[in-house]
Amino acid sequence: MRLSGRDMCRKLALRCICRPARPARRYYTPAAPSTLKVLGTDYPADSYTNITPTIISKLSLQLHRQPAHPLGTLRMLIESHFPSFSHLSCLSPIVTPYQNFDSLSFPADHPGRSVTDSYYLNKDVMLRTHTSAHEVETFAKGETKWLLTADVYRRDEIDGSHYPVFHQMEGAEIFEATPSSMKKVEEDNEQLSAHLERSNIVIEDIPHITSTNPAQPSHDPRHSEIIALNLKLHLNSLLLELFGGVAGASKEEPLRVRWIEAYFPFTSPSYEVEVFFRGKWLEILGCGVVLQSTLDRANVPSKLGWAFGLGLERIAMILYSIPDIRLFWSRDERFLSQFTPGKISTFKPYSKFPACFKDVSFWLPDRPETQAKMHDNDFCDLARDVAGDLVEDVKVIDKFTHPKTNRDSLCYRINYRSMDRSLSNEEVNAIQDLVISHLKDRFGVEIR
Ligand code: FA5
Ligand code: MG
Repeated sequence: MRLSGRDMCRKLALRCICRPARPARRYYTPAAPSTLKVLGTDYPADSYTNITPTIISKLSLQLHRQPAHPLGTLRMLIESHFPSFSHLSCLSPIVTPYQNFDSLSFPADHPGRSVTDSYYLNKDVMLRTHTSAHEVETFAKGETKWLLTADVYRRDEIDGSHYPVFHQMEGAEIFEATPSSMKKVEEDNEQLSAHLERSNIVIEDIPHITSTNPAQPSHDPRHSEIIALNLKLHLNSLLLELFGGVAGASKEEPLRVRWIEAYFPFTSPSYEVEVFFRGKWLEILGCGVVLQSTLDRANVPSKLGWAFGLGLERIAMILYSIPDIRLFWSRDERFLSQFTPGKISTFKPYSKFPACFKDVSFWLPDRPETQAKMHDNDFCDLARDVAGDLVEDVKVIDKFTHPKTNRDSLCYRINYRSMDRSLSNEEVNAIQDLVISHLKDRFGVEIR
C-alpha cells in the first residue's frame, strides 16, 4: 500500500512538520540557573528553558562549514549545482518562535512549538528547528534565488538515523508574477526537461496541483503549475547529479525518485521527495510553492516562487555509506582523516565495537490529570545529556498501568556503544547509575 507523507513519517517515526497536534505542556523544571550563557549572550531562564549542556556544546561546531567534512563537501557540491544562487551558511541558530513558526503561518497549536519537540532558551528565544525559519528575512533582504545551509535542532528519539542536531539546506527562487517573467521560467523548464530526458533516471511523478494539494487562491493556477514544474525539474536534476553516479544508476538499474503529496503550513502545493536506495525509499526533502503570506511578510508581494528544505545527513549517509548519524560528530582521526574537500568517498568502518544494553524500569509519580507525563523525548534528552554519544539508541520496551493503583510503569532500554573503543561493563554501569540518579531527581520516579 502507498503511504501518504504523513503515514510515512509515522511509520518511520520521523518527527514531521505534518504530525498531529500534541499539547505544549511540560512536567518538570530542571534545577536550572536563572540565566544561561549561549554563544556569548546571557538569556534569562524560565519555565520553557530546556536546552541542555550537550546541545549548547554543538552550537559553535558548524560541521557544514568544515571543507573536508562530508557535510561541508556535500554543501559545496550542491552550491556548485546552483552557481547563480546566493550561498548563505553563517546564520545564528538562535531564533524567535516568530521566525521559526509564526512568520511561516504555523497554527498556534502546532505540535512543533511544544517544549517536548523543540529546544527553548526561554519562551521568547529558541533554536531553529528548520532552515525555513530564515525565509522571511532572506526574501526581505532582496535575495531572489538563494541556498541557506545550517544546523537545526529537534528533540527527538535516539537511533542510528536521528540525532538532536542535524543539517538542512534551504533553497528558494522567486519570480515576478508577470507574463514575461513566467515565459522565462517556461523556457528554463524546457531546457531542464531536455537534460533530464537524456538521463538514466526514473521519476514517479504526481500531478503538480490537485484538490488535496491546491494552488493558492491568490495565484493564477497556470503560474502555479509553471512554478511547481520548475521546482520539480531543478530538484530532479540535483538528485540526478548527486545520486546518479552512486545509486546503481546504470542502464540496468536507473536512479528511482518519487514525488509524494505533502503538507507544510508554509507551502501549497507541497511535496516530499524520496530516493530508492539499497532496497528502501528514503525521504530526503520537503518542498513546495511558497505561501504568498510569507512573501507579503517579506515585503515582496508581487513575487511568487518555490522553496525546498533537504536533510544533508540523510544524503551524506547514502553517498558516503556512513552507517550511523553519530559518526558525523566524531572527532576521531580514523573518521576525519578519511575525507578530502570536494570529494565523495566511501567510508571505511574502523571496526564496530560491541554494544551493551541496560534497562531501567520505574513507576512514574502520581500526577493530576492536568499535568503532562514524562515524554519519551525527555528521557532521550536526559540519556544523551548524561552519556553523550555513547548512547546508540533508546527504546521503550514495556509500558503498563497497574490495574489496582492506577500507577504507570515504564521500562526503557538504553543501548550503549562507543564509535571509537570498547566500553567496559563497569564503565557502562557507572553511566547507567548516573542516568538513574538524574531520572529520580528530575522526574521524581520510583525505580522498580
Ligand atoms: C522541513 O523541515 C521543512 N522546513 C522543509 C520545507 C522547506 C518544506 C521549504 C517546504 C518548503 P521536514 O521536517 O520534513 O520538513 O524535514 C526536511 C528534511 O530534513 C527531511 O526530508 C529529512 O531529509 C531531514 N530530516 C528531518 N528530520 C530529520 C532527523 N531527525 N534527522 C535527520 N534528518 C532529518
Ligand atoms: Mg518530512
